Amino acid sequence: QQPFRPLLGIVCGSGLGGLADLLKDQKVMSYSEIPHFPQSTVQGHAGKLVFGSLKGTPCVCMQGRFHLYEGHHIQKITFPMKIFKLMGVETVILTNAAGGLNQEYNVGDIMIIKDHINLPGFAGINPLMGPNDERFGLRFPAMSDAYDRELQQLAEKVAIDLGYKEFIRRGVYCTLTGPSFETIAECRMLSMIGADAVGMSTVHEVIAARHCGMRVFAFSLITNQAVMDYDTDMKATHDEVLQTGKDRAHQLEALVATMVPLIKQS
Ligand code: 6GU
Repeated sequence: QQPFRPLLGIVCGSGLGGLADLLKDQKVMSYSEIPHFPQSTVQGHAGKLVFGSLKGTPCVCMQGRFHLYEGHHIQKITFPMKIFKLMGVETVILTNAAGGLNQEYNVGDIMIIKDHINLPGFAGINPLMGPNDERFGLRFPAMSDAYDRELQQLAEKVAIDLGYKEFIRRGVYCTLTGPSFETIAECRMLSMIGADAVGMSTVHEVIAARHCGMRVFAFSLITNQAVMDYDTDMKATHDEVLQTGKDRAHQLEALVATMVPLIKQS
């Protein structure tokens, strides 16, 4: 039997694991079967690698990802990106659920990530800390081109073709460790420093994926509004995050499924 060589890696955000169901001729491997792989501990994250073909492109999909708040070491969180690289993955698509900071955003918007703010990085948490493994990449990798511009354009075009113009956005994603959601003052600060959406994932995987030379595309589903003023009883809940994921799952899946065959592989 020929070994299966995925060219595309997909990471599913909270409540967005349905993407994996798009893959044909699936082979499923539980994280517990893979040496050194961390285990998922969050509701809404399954904990398995799904292999299969998406419109003819061989893919591997992480159904369930790892977060700092689960207590995983930062290098464990990005370990799957090295596995992707070693399997032959050239392009990684990541999704996440995020709170909307930009006042023009609505719940249910899909935000193409054009840049990120690695706030934990300001406080000494970066997945590339420690000895650099030259087999994967440079000691000091650039991050100014982290999010592939061609793929951003492709996603926007596909979104418009699918009739998603009303809810497709392009913005800056900021990660925090969680698990507590932000205070009002924190949301105001994040908005002031240029973040359009806030979440608890993605950035570290992107840094690791770029370090080893994979192309990256990512989007956030705005699952709730970050609370920005004191005259409201609104607050973030994980249930709302999962519910919005369910409501928009179909459009997210259509966006990815339409993009994938149009991504040029080297
Ligand atoms: Cl409001 N904040 C964070 N940190 N993560 C989220 C979120 C908010 N909504 C979904 N994920």
